[in-house]
Amino acid sequence: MAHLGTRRGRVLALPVGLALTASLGFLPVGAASAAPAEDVPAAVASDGPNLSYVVNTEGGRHTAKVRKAIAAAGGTVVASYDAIGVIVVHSKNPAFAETIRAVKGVQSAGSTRTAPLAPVATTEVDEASQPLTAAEARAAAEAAEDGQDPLEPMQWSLPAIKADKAHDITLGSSKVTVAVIDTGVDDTHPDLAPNFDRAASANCVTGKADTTEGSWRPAQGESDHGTHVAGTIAAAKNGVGVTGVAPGVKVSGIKVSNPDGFFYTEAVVCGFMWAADHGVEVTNNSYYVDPWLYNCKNDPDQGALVEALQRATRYAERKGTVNVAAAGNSAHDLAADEITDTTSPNDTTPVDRVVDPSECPDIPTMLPGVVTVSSTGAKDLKASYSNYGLGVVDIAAPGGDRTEYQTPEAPAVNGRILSTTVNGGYNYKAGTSMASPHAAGVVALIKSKHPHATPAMVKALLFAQADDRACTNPYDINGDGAVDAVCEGGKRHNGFYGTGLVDALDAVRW
Ligand SMILES: [Ca+2]
Ligand SMILES: [Ca+2]
Ligand SMILES: [Ca+2]
Repeated sequence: MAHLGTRRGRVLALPVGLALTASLGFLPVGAASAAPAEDVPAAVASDGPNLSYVVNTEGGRHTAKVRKAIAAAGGTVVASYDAIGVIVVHSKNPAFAETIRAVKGVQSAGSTRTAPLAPVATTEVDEASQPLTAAEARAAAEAAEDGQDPLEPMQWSLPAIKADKAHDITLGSSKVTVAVIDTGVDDTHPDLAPNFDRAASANCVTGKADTTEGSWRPAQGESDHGTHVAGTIAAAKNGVGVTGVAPGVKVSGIKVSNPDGFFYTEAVVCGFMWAADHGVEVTNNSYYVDPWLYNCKNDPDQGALVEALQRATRYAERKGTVNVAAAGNSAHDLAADEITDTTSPNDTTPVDRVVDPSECPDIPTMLPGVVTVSSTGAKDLKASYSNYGLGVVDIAAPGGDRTEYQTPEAPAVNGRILSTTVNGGYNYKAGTSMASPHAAGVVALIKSKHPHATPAMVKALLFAQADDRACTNPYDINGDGAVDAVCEGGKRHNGFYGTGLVDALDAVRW
């Protein structure tokens, strides 16, 4: 995911130019992570870069035995998720992965990163967002009808999925919590504070949950991405600012990105496990797991990351959680035989490689069970940047597009999505990052209506209620005469829109 003016940026929002948003400051775990030298057996090399690993035990068992082997191989256990047999380890032994893979009871093990656990001195400004102007805010307030929050007239995406009509029936249940697994959520925002669920919020950046008050918030200078996502799901209908898709449900923040904006496997595993164990009904995942855009199962490191994440998402689903994820902003056909990935690994030096996405999934979105959401713009067409792919995309939702590509109807003026930002403000962003929370909000409405429905039942309702969207062919979104993507499939299920556009009204009526 290239991002404006920098190679970094894995959160899936689209900046003004075209690339993706994100970019933050830096990483605090370095100091806490180094294994004390005296814990490392003399025979084990400990002079390599300090790296983080996931170790997956066979059948999710044998964790006690494997932990001993980890220590003997010069590893320090950071967290052990015994319910799924995934252990998070730090080690400076360059041969750690190779050594531990040979241990009986270990199914796979891999480094979660290619850069060491050490500070990287970069502070980048998030260039992805467009401001809400004072004139726009005034125009919106004047256009607002009774019962609408003052900025709601700028939120073209709400009527696009009939959320405005749904709100006449219900705002959703406060017994449903959607966890935003992301860059953190600023719960002090006046539009988020009323619906924020602190008990379901944490910081998972190190791979081990920290529930210290406020640990889930973005630090000063860090990305507002998660805060924006949270507002789309459940900004309060309170006479202030914007309205979320499900303004009566609860939203929480599980921070998983480090200050450089990297979403590493151990943090994301922690996020899913923590959400599952704290009664979260829905998770929203608007990112891909770093440092690989695609993770090849036949690579010993990347394969272990896929395995660990699959175990975590499956565990969450078993506990009743519906996992919703952004399809990605590379305009890639995820059902293609080959994709050229030029951005991985993104934490050191990317190398061009050709991958088969069926063997090298984008995680978590392509994991079985996870709802994969493509993005549409204000003209109801696939957004220019949105990934697609028949059999991969499950459903479509508004994530916005360049205003010149898909212009909303007045009084809305910006083709992007307006939502909450840090410091109590509002801004526009576009990306599959913004589409996923629209779908997660609809899932929360379904769960409100059907509190005892299993994740499989909720997903079946989501797909059945979605409004069919036929393929858009030829698709020339930038109008230059050249086709930009080819949609495969029929009216009711295709590569651009999956089973269709999410339907908030059916969600509260069925
Ligand atoms: Ca509001
Ligand atoms: Ca429908
Ligand atoms: Ca074109």
